[in-house]
Amino acid sequence: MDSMSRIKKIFNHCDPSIDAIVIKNGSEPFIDSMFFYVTGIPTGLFEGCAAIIYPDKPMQLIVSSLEEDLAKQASAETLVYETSKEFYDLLQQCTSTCNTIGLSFKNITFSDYITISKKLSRVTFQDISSAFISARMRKDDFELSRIEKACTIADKVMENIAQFIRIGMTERDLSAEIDFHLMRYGADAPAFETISSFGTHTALPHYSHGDRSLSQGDLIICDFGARVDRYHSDMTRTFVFGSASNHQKTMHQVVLHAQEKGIQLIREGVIAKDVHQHVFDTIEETEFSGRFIHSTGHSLGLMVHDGGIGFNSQCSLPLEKDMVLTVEPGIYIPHVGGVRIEDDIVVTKNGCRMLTSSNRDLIEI
Ligand SMILES: [Mn+2]
Repeated sequence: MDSMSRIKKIFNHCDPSIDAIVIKNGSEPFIDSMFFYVTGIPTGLFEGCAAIIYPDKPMQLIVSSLEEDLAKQASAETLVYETSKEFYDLLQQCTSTCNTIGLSFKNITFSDYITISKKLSRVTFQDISSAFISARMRKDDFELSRIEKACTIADKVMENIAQFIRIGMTERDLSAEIDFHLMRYGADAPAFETISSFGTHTALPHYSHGDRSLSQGDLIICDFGARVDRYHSDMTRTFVFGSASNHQKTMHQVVLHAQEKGIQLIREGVIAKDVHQHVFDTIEETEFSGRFIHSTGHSLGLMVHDGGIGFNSQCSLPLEKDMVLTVEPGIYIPHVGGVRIEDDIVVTKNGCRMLTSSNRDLIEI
């Protein structure tokens, strides 16, 4: 993990007047993932801690004594605080020669912003949120290796899923089995709250799980990922418990076809929204017109929705080599059911490389 080149990337996207950037964590869940982007520290919570990065000198960390040992993994000068007063004294010392400081307005909590601007009263603050997002869009080799591992683990769970699906089990049971196997195969944690939906619940794209039990003929959607060293995977397959009806088979064929059309289009230079439009139109031309109700995909990395670029109707950015995104069309028919197929890809010069590869056919369990 090369902190220096990541920090350089961030400053390349910033105004040259910026003397330092302060990355300040709040309490969970208000932790800025950029803290981990610049430090590379794979474990630990780091609530209330800060990283200060400079264009021309090594980074400094201000951490609580709780995190002191973990912080030593970073190539940084580590300063330890015990009280809030000590934290701000250290922050004032570190930034005493700075006139302009960058803060991520998108990530810092409002109360931290107010306190920092009072404590560093002669400093001008600039919002560098977009520099953070831009720097992270293309993944470096370290990041790709973690995402690949997270994808391999999710694939392995997906390939074995039929073995632990039984009639009468609840959605919650299935999510528990998935989460257990993710960790058994090497994940630090599930990437997000695992989705296991049965029957008519499959028509709700962001439903997670409940107490519904599995019946013959139910569609089953499993949408989950692994987290490895803070990097994520995110994949979805749709199964049928028993033999599939013709309607279920047609829905699945349309989604698979739309996904393949999208994947074929992906390469460096293609505009992100054009991929979405192509996938959307493919579904629109069928009897399922109007039933694809979300975007085609999102970027993936330190966050499950990593920001910056996505396959949606708004994003006019061109794809670049080493961007990692999901491709996940779906069809949702209220009170009937839904189908979604989701894979993770990395953009290459002439196309894309699939990071997830489990069988995409409609599997009858
Ligand atoms: Mn997703």
